Amino acid sequence: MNYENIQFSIEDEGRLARIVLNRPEKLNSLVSAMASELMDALEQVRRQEARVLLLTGAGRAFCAGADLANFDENFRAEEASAVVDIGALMDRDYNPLMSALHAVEIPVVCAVNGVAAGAGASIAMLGDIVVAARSASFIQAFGKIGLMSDCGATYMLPRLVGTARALGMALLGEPLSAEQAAQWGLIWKCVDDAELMPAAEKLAKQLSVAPTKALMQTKQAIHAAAHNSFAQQLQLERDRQRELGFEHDFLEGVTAFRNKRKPSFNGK
Ligand code: LHQ
Repeated sequence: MNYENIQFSIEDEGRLARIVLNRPEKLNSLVSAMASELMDALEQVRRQEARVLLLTGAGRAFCAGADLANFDENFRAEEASAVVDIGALMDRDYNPLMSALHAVEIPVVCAVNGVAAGAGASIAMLGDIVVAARSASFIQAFGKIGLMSDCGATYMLPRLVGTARALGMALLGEPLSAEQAAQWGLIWKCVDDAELMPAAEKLAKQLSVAPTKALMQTKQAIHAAAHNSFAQQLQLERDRQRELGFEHDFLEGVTAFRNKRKPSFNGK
C-alpha cells in the first residue's frame, strides 16, 4: 500500500518500526484513508516482527482527532443537513483502528509532539510508554462539537487517571498540559520540546533490544488484569512465566548475570 497520510519505516536492522502521522497542515487529523494506512502499517509491523513501535506526529501537532472538514460526505454544514451515522463511521474506521492499536503486541512508544485532541488523545493513550513535549496538551474535544468521548477514551481515561479526573477532562474539554498529564499518570513523562525525539528514540532503542517476548507477555497480562480476578491473574502469570522459562532470552539473561556481562537478547 502507498502511504500518503503517514510515514512508515523499519529501522535498526528490522527491530524498530516508526510511524509518523503526516498531515501537518491539518494537525494530523484523521481521515478514512489515514486510518486504513495506519492499520496496514500495523500489519507490516506484525509481519516483519519489529520489536518496538515508535509513533509520533509531523509538524506542531500530534493529532487533532477526526478531520471535522472531511469525515463524511453526507455532512453538509452549509445546508444544515447532518444526516450522518457516526456509529457507522466508528465501525468502519475508528473502532477498528483503536482495536488494532490496542492489539499491538510489542511495546509502543508514543512521542506526543503537540496537541492530542479527541481521537488523537486516544491514539496517544494507547501507547505503552507515552512521552510528551512540554508544549503538548491532551484534550477531550468531543463536547465542543456535541459528541461524547469515544475511541476508547471512556475506557482508558478512568483507568489511567481515576474517575474524578476522567470526568473533569471529558465534561469540561479543557486542554491538559503535558506536565499535568505526567503528574496525573496519563503519560509516562514530560520532557522539554527539544528533548522529545531524542528521549523517545532512546527508549525505543532500549526496548528494541529487550527480551521482546517477555515484554509482550507483560503487556498482555497488564491488559488482562483489567477484567481478571487476583486469582486468575496469578494463574495467568504462572502460565506465561512457564513459557518464558523455556525461552532463549531467560537462559541468556541469567547466564549474562552470572558472568557479569551485558545480555544479548534475541527477543524470541
Ligand atoms: C482541523 C482539525 C480537525 C480538521 C485543526 N479537523 N481540521 C468525531 C466525529 C466523527 C467521527 C468519528 O470520530 C470523531 C472523534 C473525534 O476525534 S471528535 C474530535 C475532533 N477534534 C476536535 O474537535 C478538535 C478540533 N480542533 C481544535 O479544537 C483545535 O484545532 C486544536 C485545539 C486541536 C488546536 O488549536 P490551534 O493550535 O489553535 O490550531 P487551529 O485551530 O488554528 O488549527 C490549525 C489548522 O488545523 C486549521 O486549519 P486552517 O486551514 O484554518 O489553518 C484548523 O481548521 C485545522 N484543524 N483540527 N480536527
